[in-house]
Amino acid sequence: MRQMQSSIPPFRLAEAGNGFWARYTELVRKTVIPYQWAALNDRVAGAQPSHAIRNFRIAAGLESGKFAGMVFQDSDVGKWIEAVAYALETRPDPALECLVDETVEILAKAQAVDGYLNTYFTLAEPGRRWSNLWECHELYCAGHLLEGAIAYYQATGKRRFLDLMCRYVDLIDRTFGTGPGQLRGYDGHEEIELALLRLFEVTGEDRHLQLARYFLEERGREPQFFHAQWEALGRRSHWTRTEVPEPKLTYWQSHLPVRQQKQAVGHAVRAVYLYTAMADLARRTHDAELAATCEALWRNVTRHQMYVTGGIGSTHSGEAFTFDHDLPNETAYAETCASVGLVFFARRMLELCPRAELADVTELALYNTVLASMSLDGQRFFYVNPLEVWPEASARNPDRQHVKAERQAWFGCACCPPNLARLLMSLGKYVCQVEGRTLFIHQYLSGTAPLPGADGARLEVETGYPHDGRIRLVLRGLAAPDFCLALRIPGWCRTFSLTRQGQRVEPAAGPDGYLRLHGPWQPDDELVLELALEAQVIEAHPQLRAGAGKVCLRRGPLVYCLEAVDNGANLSALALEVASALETRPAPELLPGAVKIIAQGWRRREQEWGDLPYRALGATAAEADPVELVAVPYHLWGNRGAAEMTVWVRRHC
Ligand code: FUB
Ligand code: ZN
Repeated sequence: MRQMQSSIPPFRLAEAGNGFWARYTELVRKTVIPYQWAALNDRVAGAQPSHAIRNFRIAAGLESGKFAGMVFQDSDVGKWIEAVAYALETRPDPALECLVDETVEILAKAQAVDGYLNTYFTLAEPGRRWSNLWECHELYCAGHLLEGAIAYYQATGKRRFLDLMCRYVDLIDRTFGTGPGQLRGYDGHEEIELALLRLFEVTGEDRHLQLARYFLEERGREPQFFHAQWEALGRRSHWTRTEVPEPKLTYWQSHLPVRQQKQAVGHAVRAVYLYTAMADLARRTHDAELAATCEALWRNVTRHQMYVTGGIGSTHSGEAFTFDHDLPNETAYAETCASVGLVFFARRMLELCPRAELADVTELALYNTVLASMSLDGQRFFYVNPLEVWPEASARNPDRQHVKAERQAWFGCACCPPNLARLLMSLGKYVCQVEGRTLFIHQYLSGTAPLPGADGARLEVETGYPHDGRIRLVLRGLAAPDFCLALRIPGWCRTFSLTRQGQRVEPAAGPDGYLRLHGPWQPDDELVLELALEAQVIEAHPQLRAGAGKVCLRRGPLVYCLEAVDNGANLSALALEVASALETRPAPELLPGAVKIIAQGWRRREQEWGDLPYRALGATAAEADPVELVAVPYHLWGNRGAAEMTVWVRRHC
């Protein structure tokens, strides 16, 4: 694989108006961030308490009480601060900044003299640090706090949080490694690795990169560290407090040294956080072998183990990948964090070598699974993102209880909502990339980016995407003569057109899926890219059993679904007439700019059946009645009450 030096220029999202992303950004700023702060402080009525801030206050000696909540509760505070940092980066908010500063002071008081900072072990198991890394998330929490500290430093220039986290990193660096007296371990939930690489970016200190490298390379080596810890703990689990079988290493991606892993296995969030760090390390160290491993893992995840919605991790058992092509709809897990992590992985892969296919996956995960995980009012969340929901089955079938028919106010294990918030507030970091004098545009969002090699010159992007496929790009100031603009042509796009200064041009996209435009450039050069946003019927590969005999609908990056609120109960009785024309209609009642798809279809008759469960085929003449099917964007599902939903619908040919 070719490796390049790339950088991410600061793309500034347009936040004014009622544009698609302006609305979401404003929602996160005004509602989600304050709501999540209330949740972290146990102030959301009717929601499961978080205990996260209270744990820190107790560890800081500001309150009395016991640790409560999940062992990794600290991480939610790190993610929340990270989301706030991104919000502050683009718009000052002194009150919010003050809230973070106060929180950092609590964290500072909770930190041990030697730099250690973890409320669970400080309060609940003092003296037992690092004793159960396979289950207890110490380095995972450290990683999230570190990411929060880095983002806050970058946004505000304030070093306090970063400095205290650097002291913690120093302790981790002294504790872990291959040297005499050091612990040859690594965390059960990958995260510290990617965070250390981010730290390296800020400090430039090689030991931060080396520590990340150590954690990655040590994973999966013989003798197996998790087995040793399990033995040392009397084979007892933190979670069950009973004796448990030997840890099944695939769950932790520690069954093999990471360079030998070619198939995504185990807990999906852990996996994609690991792969993100591997890809980042491969780029920073020009490690072609590691880059090739990342490529193999990327292909495995996105070609064989990903839902049409960009969801990954198909089973609730272990929140995990299963095996190629096993993507059941009604029991899907598709955790929000897993798709957030997939977006991280895609970004690091793009930095290794840009290819439209990678950015297509970012787009797919973002506009579908990630966005679907939050209600339109920003106060309810999905952790699991199914492709098919039957509310009664969620309530009454024990195998489907993880599939919620309605978004929840909060969770005992609340990893997803703050993960979503930090991603949405940092979207500008996923839009473009610079390599030499080329500015790659991966995502189409309104906003501005500086041009490489030209002081003060910038690119302005204006678009109604994803509802509208028209993208206007204007170069303000004078671009460098050798400046090249590379525009992604999404894989779903069958036709597009381009004008330059009003004149039609017909360049073809390169094999990497980017359309390259070269100078000479004029000040205020204007390009208009028009991506045809037609409604399409999608079918699944024959190996994808859950899609057999079914189809789904897509328009541009948005995958669609059918809801009972539009189509009546029992969606499995419906079939889509694939030969009929698809019609699109504005659906402002769902979201400004939204479009619904109308398709011709059939609904199977039930009247003649009485209470017979089965009958001989052809027993009655009339089988189905023609109906109009209404499909809405998947990310909007479940905003009109709990009801059936399905992405895949039977195909009527
Ligand atoms: O274990 C920490 C987080 O909680 C994981 O990333 C999620 O999958 C959930 O288990
Ligand atoms: Zn999660």
